[in-house]
Amino acid sequence: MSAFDLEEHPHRRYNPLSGEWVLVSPHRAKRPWQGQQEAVGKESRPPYDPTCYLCPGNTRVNGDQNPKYESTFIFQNDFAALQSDTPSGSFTKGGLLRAESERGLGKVICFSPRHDLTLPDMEVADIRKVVDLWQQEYEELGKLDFINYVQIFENKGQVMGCSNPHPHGQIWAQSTVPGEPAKETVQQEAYYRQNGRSLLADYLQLELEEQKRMVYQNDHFAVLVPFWAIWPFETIIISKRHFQHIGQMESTEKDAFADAIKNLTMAYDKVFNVSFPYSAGIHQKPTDGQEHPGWHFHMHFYPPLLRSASVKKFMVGYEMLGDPQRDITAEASAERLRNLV
Ligand code: H2U
Ligand code: ZN
Repeated sequence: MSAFDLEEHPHRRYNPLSGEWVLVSPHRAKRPWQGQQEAVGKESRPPYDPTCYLCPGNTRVNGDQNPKYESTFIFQNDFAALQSDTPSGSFTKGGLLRAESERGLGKVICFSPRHDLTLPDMEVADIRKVVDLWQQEYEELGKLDFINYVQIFENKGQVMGCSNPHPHGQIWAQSTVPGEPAKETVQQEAYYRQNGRSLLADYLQLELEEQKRMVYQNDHFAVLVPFWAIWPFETIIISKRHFQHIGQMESTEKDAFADAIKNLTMAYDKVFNVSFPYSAGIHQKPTDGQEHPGWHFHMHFYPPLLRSASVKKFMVGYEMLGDPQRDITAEASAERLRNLV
């Protein structure tokens, strides 16, 4: 038997941010593929669509009219999953049936008045305006007494269930810290207590030494395929400076963050020559009034595509019942993305 090789042998990789594991089967990436492999060009859209509920001046489903906005525009989600006036209460039976009421709110952010653009098509200066708005919203929503976590995210592309191609994202803010950031809170705080340093700062140091999972970097941010990535082209944007939340981001960092988003999403669009779908979102310090010194600002990108513009990774079978699994290694994906930046 040969020595264990990360590029050859099945193995499990640990995600120190979540405390979970992913099964990696690099030998399977070599098996023949007989599925479709069509090249789909980018669809063309008009810069203004009179039927779009996000375009400037148009009327939304609830009858409100959008202003003739010229950069970004934010409004309360007309069908928000969470509501601010939900009465507090709980339900329990036998300790096994449990429910708790949850307060919160939802907002929709138009990134641009242009119906035909996506983040990679936008100028860095215009993406910076989106970053400014994210910062402002995190601070304002975080101050509300019933908001303890602010989740900023973007769902892009029909395969991700995105309902409208007009470039936009969402914010869901709520009383409870939801599952994913809750896991990351536990892991980062434990690491910080033990080592006196940020988990992601130490992790980034290792990635900058190894280089093989790096995709892009500028003065303030690094983009890489995490060692423990689940999705084929999953990436993470990590701030080089250890800060807890977007409210602490300085002006030069906001420019650099916009630049990192621009370069990453442009590379994504080149992978299969298609507007690359993904769900992406910022993870940061809960707004629950605690210090959380171990929290380190970052943004996850989870794209579903695997082999072509239409062949996505299925999270089925063993993955639903056991653990997530991948064939193509994080190193191979990073190399591919790095060459497209
Ligand atoms: P997606 O990002 O998943 O496409 O969702 C868009 C959101 O826009 C969705 O949550 C909201 C939907 O509730 N929306 C409005 O708030 N007003 C409308 O007129 C249509 C859609
Ligand atoms: Zn539009």
